[in-house]
Amino acid sequence: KDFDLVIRNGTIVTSSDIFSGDIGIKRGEIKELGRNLSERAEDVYDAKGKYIFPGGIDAHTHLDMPFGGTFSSDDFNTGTKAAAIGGTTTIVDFAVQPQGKTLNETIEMWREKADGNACIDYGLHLAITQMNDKTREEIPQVIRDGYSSFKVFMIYEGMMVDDLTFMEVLDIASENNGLISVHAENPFVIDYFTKKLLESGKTAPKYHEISRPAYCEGEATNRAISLAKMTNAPLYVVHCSCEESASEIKKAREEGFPIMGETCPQYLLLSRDNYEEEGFNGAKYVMSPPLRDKKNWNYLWKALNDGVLQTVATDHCPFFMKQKRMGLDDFTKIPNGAPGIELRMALMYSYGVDKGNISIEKFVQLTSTNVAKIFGLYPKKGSIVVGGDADLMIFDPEKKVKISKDILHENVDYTPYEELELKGYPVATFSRGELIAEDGEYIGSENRGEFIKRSGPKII
Ligand code: DUC
Ligand code: ZN
Ligand code: ZN
Ligand code: ZN
Repeated sequence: KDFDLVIRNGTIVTSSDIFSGDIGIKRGEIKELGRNLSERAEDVYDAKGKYIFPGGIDAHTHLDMPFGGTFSSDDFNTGTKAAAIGGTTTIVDFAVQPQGKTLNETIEMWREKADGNACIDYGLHLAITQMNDKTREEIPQVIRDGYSSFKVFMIYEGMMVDDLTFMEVLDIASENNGLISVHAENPFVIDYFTKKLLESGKTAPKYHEISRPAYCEGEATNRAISLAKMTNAPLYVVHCSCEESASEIKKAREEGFPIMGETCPQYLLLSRDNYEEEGFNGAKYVMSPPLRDKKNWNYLWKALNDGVLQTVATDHCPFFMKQKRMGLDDFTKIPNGAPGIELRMALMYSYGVDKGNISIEKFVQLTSTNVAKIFGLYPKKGSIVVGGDADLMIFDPEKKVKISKDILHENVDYTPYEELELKGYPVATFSRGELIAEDGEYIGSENRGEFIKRSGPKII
């Protein structure tokens, strides 16, 4: 037989086209796109009435991530299973360089967490926390080894770098065809407001947001972009939460600089009002950057539509409420982060495509194709093309779901999207031609995910 599997009768949607037809798959790759391929297949999956999208690529996850004396509660096994059920077939997680460790030691630590655990394919970004002769020497080597993107934190004790180090990372990584991403907030602003708040007894979760206003993100984004301009480096700004940061990207792009940006479903769908939830429940939404005023939603949708922002990732970084309670008397001790890895595709379809905020092709661009291009995975991943991996999400646009934590598989005891209504939900996920999730359950083989060496970025 020509194919191990044919997925027939679906409506195939890519970043630029919609057509109905069959997908012929052999040894995990797409071999043919056409009609009436079923007879030449060992196995047939009928996708009648369903959309077939390129599998989601989430380029911003924190699995098994040390933070504030604890660890994010999804590891590479539980987190990638939840991702798979939600239609995501590739993640790029952050390996954060511990103080005193080399980049190669950092890689070893994170590969130990991921290898033999992950159930979908994965890459790693390297978060550089210190610059020395060893780091300078390692950057070109790790890029050659497939770690082609880096992150710089402008905040967080133990992770943040100063502008000097940031510039050097930009300079060296870009010279070697690496891409630098940045978490942009100003740590001095946060310290200043935090001290004042705590001194006046303002310790509740909602003060997290008040301690780091939108200008704090806007200023840092402007500074990061300025450093990138001066070093002729491309830059990718992660998790833009507001107009103050996204407008800096817009301006730089209009000037012709290779600056790109990401937002996340939480900044499009949730707001600072969530911090008003009763008791300590506001802690569910303590993440950085924080949720903003609702008025930013429209700006961010428009930025996605206009190509100012190119991707939507999750920043998935879950903590159980018991972990969040470390900050019961002091919001600065609440571990930062929230879950989202399982719902990204469904949320972006329902609130993006179904509600008319984005086109269906734009949905594919934001959740898969653009991500693959920017992070050196394209065209193996991020599209539905002959020769590409058969990473596919089968999606029922009519399926109605009311979100509750009980239907999710993330290893955490809440979802920030509780009670939101969805129209459209993933019903099956294929990774390299293997059916790994169906109807809300992971059914793939264990630990089947493979590490992916990534090439340099395509600037879009
Ligand atoms: N922000 C979070 O909310 N969690 C982890 C890291 C980050 O930058
Ligand atoms: Zn961040
Ligand atoms: Zn993050
Ligand atoms: Zn289940």
